[in-house]
Amino acid sequence: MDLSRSAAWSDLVSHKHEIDKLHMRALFHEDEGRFERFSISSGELLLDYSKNRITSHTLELLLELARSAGLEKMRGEMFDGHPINFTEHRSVLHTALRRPPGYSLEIEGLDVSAEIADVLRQMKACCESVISGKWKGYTGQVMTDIVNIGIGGSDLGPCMVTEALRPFAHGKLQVHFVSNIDGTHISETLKKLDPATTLFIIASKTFTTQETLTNAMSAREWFLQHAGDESHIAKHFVAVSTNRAKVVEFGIDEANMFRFWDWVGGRYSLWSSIGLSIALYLGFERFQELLDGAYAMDQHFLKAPLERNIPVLLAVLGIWYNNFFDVSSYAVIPYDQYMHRFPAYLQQLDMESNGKRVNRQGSPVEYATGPVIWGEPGTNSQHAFFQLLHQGPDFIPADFIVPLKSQNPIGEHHDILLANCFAQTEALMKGKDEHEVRGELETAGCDHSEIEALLPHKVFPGNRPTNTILVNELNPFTLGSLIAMYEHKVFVQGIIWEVNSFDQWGVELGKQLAKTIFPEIQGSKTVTTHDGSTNALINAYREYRLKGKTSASPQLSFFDEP
Ligand code: G6Q
Repeated sequence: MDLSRSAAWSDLVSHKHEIDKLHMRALFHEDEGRFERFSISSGELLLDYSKNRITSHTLELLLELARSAGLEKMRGEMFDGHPINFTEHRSVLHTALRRPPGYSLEIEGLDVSAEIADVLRQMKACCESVISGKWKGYTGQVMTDIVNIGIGGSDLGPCMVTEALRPFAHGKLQVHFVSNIDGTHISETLKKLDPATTLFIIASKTFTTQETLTNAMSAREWFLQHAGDESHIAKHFVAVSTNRAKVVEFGIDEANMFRFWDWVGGRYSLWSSIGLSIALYLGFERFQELLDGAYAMDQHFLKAPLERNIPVLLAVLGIWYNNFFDVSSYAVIPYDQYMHRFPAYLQQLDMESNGKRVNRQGSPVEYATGPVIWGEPGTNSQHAFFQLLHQGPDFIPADFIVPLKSQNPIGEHHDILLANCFAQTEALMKGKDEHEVRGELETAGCDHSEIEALLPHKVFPGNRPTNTILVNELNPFTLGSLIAMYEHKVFVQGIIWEVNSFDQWGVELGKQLAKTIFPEIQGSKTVTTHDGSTNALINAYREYRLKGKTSASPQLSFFDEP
């Protein structure tokens, strides 16, 4: 039976009609204890979810939906290594990567705990050697720059974390990320670097990803143009992968390979050796703190009752709006400039995991399986898209993420930053009604006709939900907890929606499609095998390339003046 026909779902549909009439302003007015009731702290993190369109009964119904989906059982199965990624016949064990060593879990004949400890030791040794300067390049100089070449899950997580934790870097190494196949990305990165002091990390789970391998090849050529001898590659290229054969085929020494396993999904892999760039940039101890923070959240997720469980509450609140209010967008607004890549990271985590149209039985679902995730740091976003949040026709729920401590406490900057953040969630919740706007316009001396004309434009409906997530300080531990919090939120939603959150056939398709067109672009024949639009686009580029071989500045014919 489709989830949307279950009793728990129907109860929520009916309840939504009651809630529709309630304004959060009134709910706060009637209940002084609303914040205490609808907030939780765990470790150094506080979730305030009181500014949501909910009552205690809403939560009861939402948690009933979660329970009836078998959440508690499925949660145990993930942590215990059951092959819950059933379309790829894989376990889902990113949580094992941050578990203290010594537990017993065997997957495909491998002792998971021992395997992980082994790779962590290898990462630690590499960090010590590179950071201390023991690791020397082909000219005998120490490394000054790390370039992580990877894409998707092999890029977004490490890139986001290194940006977010910049104040915790030891400062002996700069880190760079190259992901895009657009030659601009690698060219602009290499321009700044000295091959004699640069260490490349080729990060690819499969080691078959076209973008990563092409960028890696270009890096290799650039390096050899300077270093000359191929034997120098061992000092400047390491690989992170599950595919030993392909790493060796590429020419990277097996001793320079950091392995991980099929049971770590790409977008869940920053905790594995894919996090090598993080460990090198921050130092291994800081990387361990990141793992510890995630482990603390894992324990909270495993042990806290559903009513007091942060990822579970975030998940069901998301479902409340996505499925019962038909809201298809969700904003994430960090009030921390260092977190500027966090929304991009969350986009992959959330949308790649649950952007699925069939349930676990393979039947099309009759409900949404997640919103579009987007966002930018505050206060910049206030001067850009907040207009839509405040006065657009539909509401868009948002998470506001706020570190209490500033890493750069200059003057009054941080107080102003936080004042803005709190004012925004208050305004989104309260809005401004006709009576208030009228009063303001009268005070400003507007006459009757002007007031009537301006009134509708200046009214704010309010009743727009937000969660505020406070952390004492954004540091490796709290960032680890935050990321794990969102991972588990996405997991819970996937369980309720009955989708497989851990495959990504849409991404696989992208990896295949370009492979057909690539040889056609380079071929000598006019392309006619696609639809009219695709043929024309390919041929326009072919024509441009061909002209480029004969003229210094090729022009497309359809841009030429007649
Ligand atoms: C993540 C996805 C995808 C993947 C990249 C890179 O969950 O599978 O984003 O991480 O396509 O893949 P490789 O690491 O295999 O190069």
